[in-house]
Amino acid sequence: MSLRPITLSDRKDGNDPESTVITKTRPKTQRPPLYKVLLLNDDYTPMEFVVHILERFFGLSHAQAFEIMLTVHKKGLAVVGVFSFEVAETKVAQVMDFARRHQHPLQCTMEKE
Ligand code: TYC
Repeated sequence: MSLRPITLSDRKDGNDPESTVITKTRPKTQRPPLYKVLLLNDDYTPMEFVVHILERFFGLSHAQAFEIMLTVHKKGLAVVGVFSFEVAETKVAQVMDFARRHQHPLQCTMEKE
């Protein structure tokens, strides 16, 4: 009696019954949309208050914050950061709440990139 293992050459059709063709499907992954947070100019909010907001809520250095504040002051608005929807929404709410509590008319909005 033969105890030789069955091999590929034993099959008349030549197909290895243990082999599998693996087809990798790569479904298109969608990146979540990003949102720009914009700061708007007004005539009343003190410059130093705006600089403070940019440092406090956007983690900017004093120099970066001052530069962006000046851009808003001169051009009317500037993008202060780009975030996921939830983070942008939170930043806008923090800025608006802080400005309101200090009775400044500062406006902050978000827009899909
Ligand atoms: N224009 C303001 C002033 O002259 C300063 C200012 C800067 C206000 C940026 C708002 O988002 C702003 N005091």
